Amino acid sequence: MKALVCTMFTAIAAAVAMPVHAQFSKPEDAVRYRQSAFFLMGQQMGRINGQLRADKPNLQTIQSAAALLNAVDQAPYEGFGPGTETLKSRTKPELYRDGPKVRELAERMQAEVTKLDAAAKSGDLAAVRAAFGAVGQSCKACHDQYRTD
Ligand code: ASC
Repeated sequence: MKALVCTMFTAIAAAVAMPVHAQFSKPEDAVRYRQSAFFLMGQQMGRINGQLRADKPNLQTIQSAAALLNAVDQAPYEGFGPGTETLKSRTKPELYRDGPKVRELAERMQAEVTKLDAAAKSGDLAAVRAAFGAVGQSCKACHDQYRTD
């Protein structure tokens, strides 16, 4: 009995201590998850772009979009896990063979997004413009190599 309780406790502790890394019940969910994350990110880029093109950019909108982008920019990569490589999507097969290169591109994007968030928080629109351009370039760098048109 004591051993059973101990085992149960260990199992519960392990479950609670599990990292926040997404666990998917099926590979299709993982694909949907990453596509949803990228969609969410693309929408924030669109919101910021809209403000930067406006006569009077709304700084609060830019700040909210940049913060959200910064909060979710790790999420999509968890959706490229085992079993997803054979599912239909715009992802080129090379992505699954180029782990370190893909990680580097992801990290570059995340670093540029961190700078964009900081620029937005500073309220300096010229800095936001520059950082926004750099984020766009980092998105494009990966799309050019690993996404079909
Ligand atoms: C965006 C967006 C992307 C990138 C890319 C840059 O705003 O949604 O996917 O920038 O278009 O070329």
